[in-house]
Amino acid sequence: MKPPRRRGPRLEPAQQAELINVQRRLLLRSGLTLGAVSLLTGCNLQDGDQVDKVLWAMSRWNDKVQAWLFSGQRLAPVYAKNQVTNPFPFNAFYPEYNVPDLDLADYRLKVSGLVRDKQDWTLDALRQLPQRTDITRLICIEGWSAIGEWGGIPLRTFLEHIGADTTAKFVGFKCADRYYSSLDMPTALHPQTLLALDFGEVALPPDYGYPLRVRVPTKLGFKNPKHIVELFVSNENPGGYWEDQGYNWFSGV
Ligand SMILES: Nc1nc2c(c(=O)[nH]1)N[C@H]1C(S)=C(S)[C@@H](COP(=O)(O)O)O[C@H]1N2
Ligand SMILES: [Mo]
Repeated sequence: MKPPRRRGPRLEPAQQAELINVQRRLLLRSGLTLGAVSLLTGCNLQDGDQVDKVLWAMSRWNDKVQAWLFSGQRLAPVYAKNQVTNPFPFNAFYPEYNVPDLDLADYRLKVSGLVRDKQDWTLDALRQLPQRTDITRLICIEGWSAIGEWGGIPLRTFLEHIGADTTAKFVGFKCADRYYSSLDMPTALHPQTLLALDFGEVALPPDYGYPLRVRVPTKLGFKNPKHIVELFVSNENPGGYWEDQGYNWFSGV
């Protein structure tokens, strides 16, 4: 490992693009710049193999550091209505025309695992619970972010309502489109973590995860599952669609 150089070798355009991409990933994952990581690791991060090694190491390190950072009730920044991004970006592991088609009259949220009350929830019943609205920024690991207004039930309120064992370690989510994800319990209990029913004062549109999604502004976009059909509480890490493909599980922002 070489010490960081102020003037590295001339990079090919493809390498240059890769480097910009790596900087972005680093900043999102760890809040550290490439320069800072070079200093910390003593690695010259301009060689492809080395970069991936360091990113994987950082990712493991991050799970610990971020668990500490977000173990408390630190609040994510909130924004004003006139800062909301319009149009708001759509993202999923498939194109927009494949957004699941759901019959809202038949919709039920299933509840399972370490909870006292396991009955299903209709949308009307969910709307009877106390609601909260926050204007926050959603940050996607692919390198974009956008500000939106989400309203819904604080997940903490819902968990208390169903008699969840909040000393358990994880809350998992299954979606109508094969997607799945999970949160550590402290994040699930964070005051800004919502089971969102509304987006910009109207019921969630299909693209943005109708009829129910998780909105967690202290996590990256992929920890915000849309089209939720089942919620469960568990002591085993349920993983997630992207998490299981190597993205940092904790993924705080
Ligand atoms: N069910 C489901 N939820 C999902 C995804 C998905 O593919 N399916 N993609 C995730 C990713 S990677 C991001 S960035 C956000 C995007 O949310 P948006 O479409 O409201 O911008 O949804 C997350 N939740
Ligand atoms: Mo994302």
